[in-house]
Amino acid sequence: MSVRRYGILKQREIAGEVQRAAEELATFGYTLVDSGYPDAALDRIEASFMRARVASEERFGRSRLEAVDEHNTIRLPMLYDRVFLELATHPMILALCREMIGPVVLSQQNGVVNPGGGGPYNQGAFHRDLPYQHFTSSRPLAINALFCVDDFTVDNGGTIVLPASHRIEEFPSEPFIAAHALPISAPRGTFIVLDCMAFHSGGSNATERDRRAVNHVYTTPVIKQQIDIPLALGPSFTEDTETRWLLGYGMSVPRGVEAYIAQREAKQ
Ligand SMILES: O=C(O)CCC(=O)C(=O)O
Repeated sequence: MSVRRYGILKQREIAGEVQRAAEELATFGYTLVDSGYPDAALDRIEASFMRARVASEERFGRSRLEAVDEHNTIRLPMLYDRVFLELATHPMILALCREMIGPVVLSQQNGVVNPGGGGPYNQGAFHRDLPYQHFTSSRPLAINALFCVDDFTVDNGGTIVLPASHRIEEFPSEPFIAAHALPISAPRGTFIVLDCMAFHSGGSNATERDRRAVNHVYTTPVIKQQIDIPLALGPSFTEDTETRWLLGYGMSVPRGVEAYIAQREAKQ
């Protein structure tokens, strides 16, 4: 059943969920994708998130993390639990990134805690995920798939987006922000997928409970990773060729001209 229309000669055709999400992402700079994980899997992810937070704090020390505003972030949680590798390789998210960008590399994965009680946290300010950049591109260079560990609501500071702001170079005016900032509500298990050039911010969490998420920034391979993920995970983290490529194994910059030529020879 199609909508009534007149004077229209052309219409975009889409087939399936990936193209549905791609059309929204291209137009508005964000879309929502249901992970399809059942409740038991979501409970397992939540438990893993709590353990990874403890492990990260034990490893780096709470006061050290607090001193650099890192205490609400778990850097590279797949270091602590393979369930986060599963999240990073969610088939629908990878298909969407590849539809929009082409081949992609995981640049960063972070557990994000928006603390209960309305306190500030490092994602609670408007930003682009490619910070300091002021240009537009015909396709995304990077996509953030923010997985909701908890329900996202207005009360607990669900992510606020500025729709279509990936299409303008500068940060929108204050009146535009006041009129168009859009808080996203989504049930746990949803991926909030953002063009990394769309401005967004975590909201203020007025509830007593932390609101948790895991972000994944996938980029075209010409952008360097936030952390050298292969080095952080070690050489034998996974043998799967596609996953190794996604995580950036084999992407390191040759350490000189000799190494560059040897790399070319190895490809012959
Ligand atoms: O916590 C949020 O809602 C926002 C997360 C965020 O800004 C990000 O992952 O870049």
